[in-house]
Amino acid sequence: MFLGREFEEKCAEMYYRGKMFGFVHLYSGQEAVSTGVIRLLRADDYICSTYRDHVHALSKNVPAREIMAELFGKKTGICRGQGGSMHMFSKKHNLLGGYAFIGEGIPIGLGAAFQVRYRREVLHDESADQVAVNFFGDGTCNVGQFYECLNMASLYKLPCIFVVENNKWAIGMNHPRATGPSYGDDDPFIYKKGPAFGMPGVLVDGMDVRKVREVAQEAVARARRGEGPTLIEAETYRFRGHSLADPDELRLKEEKEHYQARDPLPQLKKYVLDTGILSEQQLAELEASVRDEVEDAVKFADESPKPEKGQLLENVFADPKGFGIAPDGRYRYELPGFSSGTAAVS
Ligand SMILES: Cc1ncc(C[n+]2csc(CCOP(=O)(O)OP(=O)(O)O)c2C)c(N)n1
Ligand SMILES: [Mg+2]
Repeated sequence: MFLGREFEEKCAEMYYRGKMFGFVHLYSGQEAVSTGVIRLLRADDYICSTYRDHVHALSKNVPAREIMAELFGKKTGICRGQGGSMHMFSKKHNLLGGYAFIGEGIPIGLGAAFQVRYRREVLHDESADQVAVNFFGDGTCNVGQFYECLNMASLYKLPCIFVVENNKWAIGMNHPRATGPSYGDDDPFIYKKGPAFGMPGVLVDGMDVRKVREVAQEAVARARRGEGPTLIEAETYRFRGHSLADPDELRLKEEKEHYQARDPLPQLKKYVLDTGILSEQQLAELEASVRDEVEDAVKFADESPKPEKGQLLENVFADPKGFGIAPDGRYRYELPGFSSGTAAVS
């Protein structure tokens, strides 16, 4: 959790120093959700994220260096500098991507869960007991894919966990203004949609990592036992604007202060000290090592080379050989008649 917070705060600094381009959405405040769920998973379990994806990637053990280099647009980045902030992807870590279009990741995570069940039931592969976890926000629960995927996950009893990070806002749209109230309530509760699709729906304090972990443990065990999906709604809050380009003027000071007081990090710090899991000194050492890791990531990203111009069209168009190579082995932009990309790479 501390690595996630330090990493994101460093991103803000680097963004305003002009080291990163495009939109950058930070996760600060929501760390208990990523840590509470992903740190429980095995390396071969799958996760699928959104554009707020840096910390999910860190929790899934993608090295901080490779994420920072990706954010700097460098060749050493996790997607060779071609994805940027919103598109973290790592086959090695079973991180199925960050997605800029809201809801686009949900069917992808569902597909991962489907192939696990298919391998187990149809191909009789006993080792196929992985789970797939989909993360997305409250605003995304008003998108069709969410409902389609709940239905299919339930129908096929897929080992899929839907984690809604309800931070109350979808850019400048407050959750109850965009979602109708639950039956019998004045407020909309996303978790109540689970039972309507035949799966458990659980509401959890997303600012408390131990509570998130407990709920996630149950959902993961259920999925691994082949009992199907779970919908988890984690109540959380982002401490910064929607993206680093958002002046964050819509949310009330009182609301921000309310959630700031529930910051998951001091809570966990108090717990580990009170219970003697770590001493003050061990905690200080741990924090220092995390800060060093983030500084090292920035240095690595800064010193890494930019991708060559020729990489620009690689992995952009599907073709028989992959990697942007035309059937005769030449790059597409070298082919006669290809004009639209020539200016960009010349
Ligand atoms: C299909 C689609 N429609 C609209 C948008 C514009 N958009 C970007 S972020 C966002 C809000 C999403 O809010 P939420 O799901 O609560 O996630 P959060 O940003 O709070 O993490 C919207 C509508 C988009 N990216 N994709
Ligand atoms: Mg939201």
